[in-house]
Amino acid sequence: MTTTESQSVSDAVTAGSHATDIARSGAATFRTAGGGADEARVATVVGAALEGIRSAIREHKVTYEEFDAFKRWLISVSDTGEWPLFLDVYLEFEVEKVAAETQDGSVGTILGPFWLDGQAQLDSPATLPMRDDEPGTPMILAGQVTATDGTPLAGAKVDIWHTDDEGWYSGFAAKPPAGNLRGVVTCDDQGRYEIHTRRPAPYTIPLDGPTGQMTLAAGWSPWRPAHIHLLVTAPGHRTLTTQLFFTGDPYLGHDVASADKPELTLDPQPTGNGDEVRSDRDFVLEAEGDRIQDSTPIGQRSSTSEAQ
Ligand code: MBD
Ligand code: FE
Repeated sequence: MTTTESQSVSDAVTAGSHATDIARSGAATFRTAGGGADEARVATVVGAALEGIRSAIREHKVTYEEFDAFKRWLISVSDTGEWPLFLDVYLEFEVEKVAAETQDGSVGTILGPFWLDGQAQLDSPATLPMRDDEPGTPMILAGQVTATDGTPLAGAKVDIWHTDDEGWYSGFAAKPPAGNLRGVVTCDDQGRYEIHTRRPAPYTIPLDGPTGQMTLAAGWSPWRPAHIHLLVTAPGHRTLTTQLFFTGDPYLGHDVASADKPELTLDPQPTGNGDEVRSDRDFVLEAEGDRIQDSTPIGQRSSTSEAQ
């Protein structure tokens, strides 16, 4: 099944099956070289994870009815392809926090399940692919990519994706056309970029799938604040995975994916051109290899030259 012929299936399955295909292919190889399988590490981490679940069973006197419901729920996460969604919403932020302890450069946050490879390659200033009548407030995002010592990174790339004004991602919902509001923008020779797009809307995870159903069953909010996803890359530098949010968003601080951070909030201002708004945001990338052997958390190092 492709995502474009899926009007008849649920939102959960439309988003989930494609995200599962991508996760299975390991397309997000910019991030890691893959996990190790050292026996002691498996025993420690898997053992601790299992013990967390066993202790919940003991402490809260989980019944056979609940255990069977849990089995059915897990099977449904597989059937709907929601493993990437569930894992990225409820666990990725903790993995990102661990990674961030030893990272320098701009503040990052989680990747999430909706990045796509092979999108439109554009030169700055760029307008993202969009429909003729693309709804929403016109927005410019602009800035400069530098190294931690302030050197502009000529030819850096800003890979950007976000929802439309109704909260739908192209490639994962039936409505927006393929490639809508996605692109990879090459910066100029001063590392500067300028991207013309539409302001995204807050997003709820699919409510008809097991992740959304579990969220609602617990009485938790299924919403993410409106956000723009970015991967900022430059040769010889660690790829920055981040998101940008908006001042005043009612879901800030209540993100179902726990991925919003105060450092990542934009406050777009009117440009005077109709209802268009603009935000400026610079990105700092750390050189690759710089820190790989140093597992000391950034805040605990003796060096005084850390970037923001
Ligand atoms: C999203 O749009 C998202 O960014 C994450 C992390 C999880 C679910 C939906
Ligand atoms: Fe998202």
